[in-house]
This record gives sequence, C-alpha cells and structure tokens, in this order.
Amino acid sequence: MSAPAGRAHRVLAATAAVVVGTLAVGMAVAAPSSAAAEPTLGELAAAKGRYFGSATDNPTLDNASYTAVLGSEFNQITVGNTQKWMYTEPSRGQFDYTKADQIVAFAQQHDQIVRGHTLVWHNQLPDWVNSVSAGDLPDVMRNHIANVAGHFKGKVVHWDVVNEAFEEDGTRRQSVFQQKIGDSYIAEAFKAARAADPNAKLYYNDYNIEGIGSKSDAVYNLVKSFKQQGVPIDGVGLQAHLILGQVPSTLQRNIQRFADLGVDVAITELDIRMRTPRDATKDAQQAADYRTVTKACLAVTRCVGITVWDFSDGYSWIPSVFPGEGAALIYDEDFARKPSYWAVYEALGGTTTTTTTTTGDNGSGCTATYRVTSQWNGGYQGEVAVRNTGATATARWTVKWTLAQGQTVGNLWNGVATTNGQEVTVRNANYNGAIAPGDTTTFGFLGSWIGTNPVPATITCTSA
Ligand code: G2I
Repeated sequence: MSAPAGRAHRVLAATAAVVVGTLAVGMAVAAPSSAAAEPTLGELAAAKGRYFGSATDNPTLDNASYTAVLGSEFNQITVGNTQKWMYTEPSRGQFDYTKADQIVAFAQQHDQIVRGHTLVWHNQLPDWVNSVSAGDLPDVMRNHIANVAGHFKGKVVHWDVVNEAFEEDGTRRQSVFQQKIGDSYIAEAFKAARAADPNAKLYYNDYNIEGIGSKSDAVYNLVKSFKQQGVPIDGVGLQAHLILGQVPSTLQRNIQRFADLGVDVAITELDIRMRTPRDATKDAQQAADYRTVTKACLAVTRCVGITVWDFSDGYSWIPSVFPGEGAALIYDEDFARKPSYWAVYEALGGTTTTTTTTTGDNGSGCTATYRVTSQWNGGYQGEVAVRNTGATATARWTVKWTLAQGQTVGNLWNGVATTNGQEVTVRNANYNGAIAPGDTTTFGFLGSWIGTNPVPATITCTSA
C-alpha cells in the first residue's frame, strides 16, 4: 500500500469509530482519493535529517487499520520482539528468522529503515542458554551474533547489540553473560557484531539512562572506555519509557554528553505512561512531555531519530506490566491521533493551527483551536479543540468561523452545526457542554474545498 493511501485509510477508520451526534450541513464529501497535503511524522523528521519510527510486533501485521498507519506515518521500524534470542535461536545452533523477516519485509515495502533489536539481553532468552558452561558461553554468544547479524546484514541500519546490562546504581546486572563471561562480554559482543555486519551502527541500549545519574554515568564510562580502547561502538539508545510529567530535566544535556564522546544517540523506545483513564489535563501534559523529548533530540545534531514503542494505545506493553497505567502513545486505540501526536508533529516543524480567544458569558471564556488534520483532493478533515480557560465549569459553548474560500463543512461529530452562508456555528452536543476549568473537548468534521483550504483567519469561542 502506498503511503498516501494508507494515510487516507487511517483517517476513514478513525472517523467511522467516533461519529456521534452527526448533523450533515454541507454537501456530501468525496472519498479521499489522492495524496494528503499534510506531511507524516516520518517526512517531517526526514526534513530535519532524522527518522521518526515505531516498534511493531508480528500479530498486529494482520490488522489492516494498524498497518495503514504503520506503513505510512513512519520512516523507521524496530522489530519489537522477534529478533530476540528466544525467537532467533530457540535451541542451540537452530536459527529461525521467519517472524523477523516478515517485519523487515514490511519495512522494505514501505521504504522504512530498520533498527535491529536485540542481540544480547538477559530477557526473552531461551532456557538452554542458562545451562551453557562458562567455557562455552563466549563462543555461543559470538556464534549467535554472527548468525543473527549475518542474516540481517545490509537490512538493518542499527543493532541494539547489548541491552540493559546495568542496574540502577550503575553496577553490572548479574545476567548469565555477566556471571559466566565477566565484564568483557559487552566488548566481545560489539566486536562480533562489527565482524558480522560492518555497516550497521552498533548501539548500547538501556532504560532509565535518559537523564544524568548513576546508571547513565555507568553507560557513559563504558562508552568512553570503548572509545579509548578501540572497541567498536557507534551509538547509545535511550529507551525513554517515561512517566507523565517526569521527563528528566537533564535529558538534552545527557544526549549532548554522549554525542561529545563521538557516538550517535537515538531515542529508541519512547512511551509516556499515565494513570488511566486519560483526560484532557493528562493529555495536555503528555503532549508537553512528547514535545520536550522531541525538541531535546532535535537540539543535538548527533541525536539521529526517535522511535515510539508501538504507536497506538491499543498495542502498548504498558497495561500488562503496570496495572492501572497506559495511554502512553501518540494514537488512541481506534487510531485517532492524540494531542501527543500533534505535539511531536509541531516539534518536528509541522504547522496546523490557528487560535482565537474570546470571553464568554461566564466571564471567563474559552479558546477554540482549529486544525486541518488531513486533506486530500477536494476533501479534508478538521478538528476543533474547545478549552475552558475560565475558573468555573462551562454548561454550554459555541464556536463560530467563516468559510472564506468556499469550503463546506459536512459530517460533524461531537457537536451540532448550522451554517448561514459562509458562517459556521457549532454548539456542543447534549453530552459535552460541560468542560471543567482547564479541560478541553474536541469536535471534528469532514468538509470539501476547491482551490485552497486555509485555516480560518479567526475563530471565536463563547461559553456559559
Ligand atoms: O519491556 C518493554 C521493553 C523494554 N526494553 C526492551 C524491549 O525489548 C522491551 O520490549 C518488551 C516488548 O514490548 C513486550 O512485548 O519486551 C517484553 C518482554 O520483556 C515483551 O513482552 C512479551 C511478553 O512478556 C510475552 O508474554 C509475550 O508473549 O511479549 C511477548 C510477545 O507479545
């Protein structure tokens, strides 16, 4: 599937899932038929010399709504599970690349680069490895790397060669490799990976090393010593499994200090989890956090890209490991883009919005933020976020704008629309008039356009 078709498919799927309180006021909308005018995250990142990618796993490749987004929005994919040891060498000397090959093929079909993940890790390791003798384990490890990195030679741009080798206090994790081979196993793994695929960039990857602290200091010292000793290492992966409102204040400084050692840095597994359910306040904080992470990467030349650890809240590892938490990604379960998506979009240089504030009857007011969320030949999808900027809850709200270039507004959801000539008036639906102070509610619509489709010069919001 081509990128634009995938994007249009995603828009329709998302729309079908959320249409409620519909009132058609304009002409019927033609089906999306050609390239979306709006760039993807991958395209925006590429314009800045970076990638923006997602991890994925094999079961989801059967879901067409999922693959429509995966194949179009991102220019990089990480194999989320099936390059790990338990999949690639389930019994000693028996290699199986069936599942990982499927993901790599998907990426190649969609012009996406692949990060390989991961060659040496204490987790998702088949039992047999734990029984290998100390004498044999160095060869077993080197043989695993030679085979797996050899198989994917030329098909992955990065390898996470060693994953999660340190404890929080900066000491070595007592994995089977550490216990049976000792400190040298990490350098040995990197040398074997370089021999197997000389063109892949070789990464050390870990979590809780995004800010400066004991654990990131340990990784810093490892990289520094590798550089001094000539052990081949090209990059450090900051996983970035973060918590809402807790992006480390030292993130950019930390990225910079690794870059200053002469290695690249990648944000490899980004997600930002919250207590569920979501609400507008948490969504806004999450958007701010995603913006901070994206800007920190862009601020350092050697920060080469960002990968989210899958892109939809319906396919995240978080709820199964952290009960009561989730909603950590940039698309919701129905593949609608969240405020966190738009924060990344804007941080990467995309522009979509215009906002005008007016004071409402409650003496406090609301703001309306209008954006075109996608556009194709003759048609577009719009979205307006209504935010209560007052100190008391709203009971009802009204948003108005002018269709200056002959556009129409058609199917509209989460609101009740009337048009009078060029003027569009949208009032709340019977279920979303109440907005708590500081919270936001959103309505959306499909429309048509001819010639140009600029965002309105002004949009007004009144509330009572
Ligand atoms: O734990 C989050 C990530 C931390 N950094 C390294 C990553 O490789 C790791 O990814 C996760 C996968 O997203 C999960 O999908 O690694 C987990 C294992 O530690 C993966 O979970 C496993 C489940 O534990 C299995 O029950 C399941 O069969 O995923 C398997 C495949 O869905």
